[in-house]
Amino acid sequence: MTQTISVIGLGYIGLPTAAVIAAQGVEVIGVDVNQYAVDTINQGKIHIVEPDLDALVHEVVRKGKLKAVTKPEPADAFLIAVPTPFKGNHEPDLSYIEAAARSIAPVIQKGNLIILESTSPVGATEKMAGWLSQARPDLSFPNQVEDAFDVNIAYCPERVLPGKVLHELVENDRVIGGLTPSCAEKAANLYRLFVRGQCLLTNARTAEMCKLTENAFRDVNIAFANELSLVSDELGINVWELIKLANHHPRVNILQPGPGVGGHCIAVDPWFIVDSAPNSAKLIRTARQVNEYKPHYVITQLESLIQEIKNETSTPVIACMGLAFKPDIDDLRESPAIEIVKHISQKRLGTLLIVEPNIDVLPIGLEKSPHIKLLDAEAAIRAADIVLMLVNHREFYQIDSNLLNGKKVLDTRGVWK
Ligand code: SAJ
Repeated sequence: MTQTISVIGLGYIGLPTAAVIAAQGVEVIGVDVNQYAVDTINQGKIHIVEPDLDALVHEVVRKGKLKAVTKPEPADAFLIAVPTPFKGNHEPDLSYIEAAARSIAPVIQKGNLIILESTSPVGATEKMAGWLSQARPDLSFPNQVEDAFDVNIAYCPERVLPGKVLHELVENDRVIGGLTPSCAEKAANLYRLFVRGQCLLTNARTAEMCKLTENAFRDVNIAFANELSLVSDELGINVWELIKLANHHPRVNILQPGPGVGGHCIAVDPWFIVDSAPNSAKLIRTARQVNEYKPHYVITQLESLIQEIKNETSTPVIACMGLAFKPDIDDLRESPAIEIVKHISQKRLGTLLIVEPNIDVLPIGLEKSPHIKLLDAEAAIRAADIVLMLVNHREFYQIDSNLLNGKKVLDTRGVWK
């Protein structure tokens, strides 16, 4: 039975995971290099946005089940949930995993279980075992000896949807890949403490690829929808009607086009597959390119609309509906809407009236421009020459369509079909 679990990295995945485990009565030590995050959590508060997480963290900290520290302490199991961004050439950057492994190395002990949760390229768990064994030559690891090793190592990817993290952490099935079958079994016993979904056991490489496959699958399917939107524009067809009709086929289920794919997962993870198998992953690479092109296409469409009205008005007013990377959240990271808005602002293409019901202040980089204002939907649309729909937030479906009369409308999400 695991008595103390340490979670390394207290971000969007690590903090909810730490809190959910602590809520089961297990002692949890959360570790993060960010002193502000550590102090905030120890006050029973949170430094990220996720529904209901604040109340849960408050409760487990008050009960003394979760504490946060900046320096790792000994524990029975370590869960690593640190970022894996990519470097310039879409090459995965494992430096955070390496730093996490090296930081826990001095405190690990015989019998420990170490699980990597960060989305990682195939082979990352073996690399992590290599860094640990290098730092602790006094202990044996499963990458060195076949059995009777001192430290167990497994990979178990997080697969939760931002906005539904607390629910999905408990209900989703988990894919658990051990460096050996016994490592996978030990890791599964840990997840069974709080997971109601199934724990599916495999090896570490398959589990790593499984996470990348899920996000690449979604990326390829969104790229199909985005490509259809380009083809439909060229052929004078309404893509929303087209997809709705095609989806009546019992074996067709096309996703929705948009201004591009945002967030820090789907736009990143497929590149890990391409980087590992560049000659084979042709479809996955092309899908990424189709999705990366979409914001540029929207900018081109917008520029033509601006040209059309240039004769009537010198500085067009553009209402930009939404900034978040997807509907009904306040997360602006890697948002195609931000990319488009920044382009319009830098090129001084017009005055921008931003409507984003999920934020109170404009993000850094946009807040200082005299040509950009945050407004409510009705005021922005009334004042606008062009209405650019970028995110299908639920509030936008309530807008009175009469307000759009006489305006140029560019609807990238099909809200006004
Ligand atoms: N999008 C479209 N059209 C669609 C669906 C999505 O344009 O039909 C866009 C969204 O607007 C957004 C982007 O795709 O910009 C990604 O949104 P998402 O809801 O598809 O995914 P994420 O990034 O919030 O979360 C994904 C999830 N993965 C899958 O659904 C396979 C989640 O389960 C993962 O845990 C998460 O990535 C992650 O952390 O990897």
